[in-house]
Amino acid sequence: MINIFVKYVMLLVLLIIGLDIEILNAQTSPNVSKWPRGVTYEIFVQSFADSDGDGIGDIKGMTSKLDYLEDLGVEGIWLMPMNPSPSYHKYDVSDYYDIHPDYGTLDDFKTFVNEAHKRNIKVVMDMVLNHSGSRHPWFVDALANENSPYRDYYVWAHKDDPQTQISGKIISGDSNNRTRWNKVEGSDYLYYSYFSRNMPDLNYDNPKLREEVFKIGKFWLSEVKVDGFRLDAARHIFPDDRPTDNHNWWVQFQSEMKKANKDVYLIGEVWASSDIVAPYLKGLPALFNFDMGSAITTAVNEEREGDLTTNHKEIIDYYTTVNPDYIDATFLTNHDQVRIMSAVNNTMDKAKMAAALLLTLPGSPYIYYGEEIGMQGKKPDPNIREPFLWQRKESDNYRASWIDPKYSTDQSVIPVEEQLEDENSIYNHYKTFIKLRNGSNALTYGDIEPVAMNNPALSAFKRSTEDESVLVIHNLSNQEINLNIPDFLKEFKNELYKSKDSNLGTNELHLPAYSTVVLGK
Ligand SMILES: [Ca+2]
Repeated sequence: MINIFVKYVMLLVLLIIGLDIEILNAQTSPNVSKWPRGVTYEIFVQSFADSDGDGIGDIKGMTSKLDYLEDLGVEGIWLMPMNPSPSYHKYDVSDYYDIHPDYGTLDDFKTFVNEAHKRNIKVVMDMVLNHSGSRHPWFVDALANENSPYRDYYVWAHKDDPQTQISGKIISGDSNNRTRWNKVEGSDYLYYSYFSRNMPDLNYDNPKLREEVFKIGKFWLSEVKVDGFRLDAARHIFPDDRPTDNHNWWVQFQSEMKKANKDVYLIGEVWASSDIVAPYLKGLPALFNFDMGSAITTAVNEEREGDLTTNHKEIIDYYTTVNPDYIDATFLTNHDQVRIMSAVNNTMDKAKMAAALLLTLPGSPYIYYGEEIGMQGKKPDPNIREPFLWQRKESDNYRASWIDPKYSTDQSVIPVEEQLEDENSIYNHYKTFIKLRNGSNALTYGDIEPVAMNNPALSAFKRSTEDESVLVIHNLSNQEINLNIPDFLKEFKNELYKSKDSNLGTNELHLPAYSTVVLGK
């Protein structure tokens, strides 16, 4: 009897303590961001966390690191391709319905999605639909047999067809492939590939192929419960001279996917200038803002604002006319680009400034794995996709080793375990800015109003919603700046964030080199 009573009291006490902790958390970090307007983290599975010591990152490894991502403030994960494929990067899929055995099983992935959802983290899968891999059974059959039922899943032309000569010469920003038409031994027909001969383009003029693609998408949404897709090479579904067909295809794809999940999230890779990107917003509500990534890098490197914020405002205003609900997916760099730390010549202050800009400007920021610990990397591609550093190598149980890293080694990057303890680390810099953003309606959802400061090294802007307005000032330069606060900014007097040693006086703002202040009213 006493025992039951004691247990009852203990339970009550635990409940009360639990409640208090909840309230305390709510007071210290009220999260107003709601994905997809939160921060998304891009993972190259092969390099992130290896659970079984075979040198290759895997799904179980990622699952055990979900707490790390939740703690960082991440609300969504974009996973680079995980389907079976002969290449290390897996952008040439040979089975759209399974997981590469190096990464685990379909059940492992279902567990991962479930565990992510428990932590309020959404999961977005890379979908490579422009082309299959050349080892996909469809293509293997189509190649071997001109009468194959899958022949028309791909694009063929007779060797005398003039187009096989002409379009082979065009190259663009996202492909340096010069041979678009590929010869087949013993055949008079060539097949089309935008990227490489191992990636034959799928034929979207074929309604049967389109049905196959809908089936694939619905499988992952319904069976595996992923929240959406990052759509690779979204502007190449139809040939480049048929942009309207491309735009319409994504409208149709979206409406089909909504049948499986009405809230499906679709983000497209349209690697082009904003005028080419904009029409895709009709079918793809989220698009990567490639322009902003390079604009931030340029501003940081040149230590001047230039037209960074006015340009961003122009892009937002323009896209909003096409789709008022569009998601502006901002990022510094992704898996196809020189890592931001290398792009700023390994200058820690500049990498931190790039992050501070990304996380205070409008948009839904994407962070490329390892950016938050200052990983370095330059082309070729495998070297911008090197293993994440959890601990010093000798004690790192999760470090992948499929590649010998050239840029991100124990000598050049401090593993995350040590950065957690250092309040000045780039990891804690990211975490602080993500938390600041997630807790602020103005920073998460607000519009942007550039503020002219008469100093080219200052990037200043207001971010405002109806209820909240904040003023952000970054000193991009290596010189300290003492700023006389103009009268119209004096209403911003609450310090929401300030870099070390910056100081807000009554009439003056002291900004050390590479510093940021965020002020509220
Ligand atoms: Ca492994």
